[in-house]
Amino acid sequence: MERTFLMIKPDGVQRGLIGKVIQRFEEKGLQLVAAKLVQITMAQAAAHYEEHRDKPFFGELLEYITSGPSFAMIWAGEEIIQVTRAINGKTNPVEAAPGTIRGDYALRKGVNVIHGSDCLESAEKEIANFFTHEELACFLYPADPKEGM
Ligand code: DAT
Ligand code: MG
Repeated sequence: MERTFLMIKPDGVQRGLIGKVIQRFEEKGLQLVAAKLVQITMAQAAAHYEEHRDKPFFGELLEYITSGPSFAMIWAGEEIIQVTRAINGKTNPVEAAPGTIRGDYALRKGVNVIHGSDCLESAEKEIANFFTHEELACFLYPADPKEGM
């Protein structure tokens, strides 16, 4: 099954949004594979945002993402990247549609509550940056409504 790396950023954790964010993915029918609170190190942050190292906001981004605990998660499901990025909403919270996590809970550019991998390949890299193999749960959710019919 396809999986992705999702992370509630320090602003979301600090504002007490972990439960609300998890609820959205659960209700969608996605499967939680792993989750933990993490204090991201500078090295982890730099690796995570490697693709943005030449951007003017890179320094700020690292400072923000290491400013307090984040909540790192692995979720699995069909078309997981597209589905989770749609739930997260656009990068800029001002443009993010109401009903999305960023549309409902964020306002400032760069401080946008949640991270979601942009493709399966980066998901695997990001998972390896934050989780060991032993931390991944292996079980089946009765989450697919079709299976109950
Ligand atoms: P996304 O998180 O939607 O994948 P991204 O990979 O383009 O977006 O950027 C990573 C993060 O960097 C993003 O969540 C917030 C921050 N960011 C992006 N563009 C920014 C900008 N123009 N100014 C400040 N922060 C920005
Ligand atoms: Mg990105």
